[in-house]
Amino acid sequence: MHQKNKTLGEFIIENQSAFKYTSGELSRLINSIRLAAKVVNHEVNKAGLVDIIGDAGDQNIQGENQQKLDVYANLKFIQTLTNRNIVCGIASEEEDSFISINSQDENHQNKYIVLIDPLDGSTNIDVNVSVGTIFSIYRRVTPIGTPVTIEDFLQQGNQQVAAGYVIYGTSTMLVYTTGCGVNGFTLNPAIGSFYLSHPNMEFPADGKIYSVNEGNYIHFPLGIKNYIKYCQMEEDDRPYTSRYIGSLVSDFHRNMIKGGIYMYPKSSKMGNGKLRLLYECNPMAFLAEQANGKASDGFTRIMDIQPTELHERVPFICGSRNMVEKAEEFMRKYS
Ligand code: P6P
Repeated sequence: MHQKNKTLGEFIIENQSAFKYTSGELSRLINSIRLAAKVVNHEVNKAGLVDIIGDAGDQNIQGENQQKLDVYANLKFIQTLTNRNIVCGIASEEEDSFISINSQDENHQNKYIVLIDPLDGSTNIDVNVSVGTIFSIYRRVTPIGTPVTIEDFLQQGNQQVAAGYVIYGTSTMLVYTTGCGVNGFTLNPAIGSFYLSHPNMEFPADGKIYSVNEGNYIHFPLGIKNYIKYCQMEEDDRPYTSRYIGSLVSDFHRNMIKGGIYMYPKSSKMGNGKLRLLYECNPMAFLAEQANGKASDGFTRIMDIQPTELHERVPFICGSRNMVEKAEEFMRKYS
């Protein structure tokens, strides 16, 4: 069990040797994400304030042109990852195609690529609901010394070397895994350091919370409809509680702590659901499995899906293992 209250920096150094690829680069990569998270956190936390100050003109209080926060977050993560000269490629929800990084990287010598949703749930900012950044890290598969290709980004989720999220909520946390469990770090804004507050995070095998946008109910597959009715029945430990924040990171985080299931199924309106495989579902699935939870599209393990496009969407069911397996049972029975 990791000792609480150590800083993220101390934790990374102590656990660097446990990581099979360790060369310090991944540690530097996690550190660059830490820095970007603090910069974005500062901007997200004063979003309302900036709106007030923004009335004074087009400038925000740093004198920068007012930008949509997800565009701002995208820029900050890309700048930080590029300036640290650690990655050879980046893909982002905010970028149509992947970005080949060769700034100070003499002939593409860096080994890692990052896929990121810089500010998931950003529409919630206007109503002061928590949002998050989601990231996924792989080693490149094309030869070092050449520019990255789409092949480096279309790897199965089971090849991830690290994944995590930042949740900008009542407190700001960085939660990540390198394949050795899931650990959560809380930012102390007064000094700008992240402290290990949630060591070895795990999904309870069972939970009593289900998270789904029930406004889409009539469009869901029969298996999902019947699973939702199962959650609502007066029987055994049910009915469960329905909690849906509309922010994947927030619903996932609460379910991991309390136990629960999150579903964004396919529907007659969205044939493959809404969530993106590469920079939403795969990183959350890696975290879920590292926390003894489960993640599937209702039939197939998320991390075994072979991606074909950078921004492809998949149906997503994720959370407490026994709840996901019950939902999969309904999907098989009524498919
Ligand atoms: P809906 C945010 O846009 C997001 O990608 C997830 O964070 C969230 O769970 C989901 O979409 C909300 O989508 O269609 O229910 O509003």
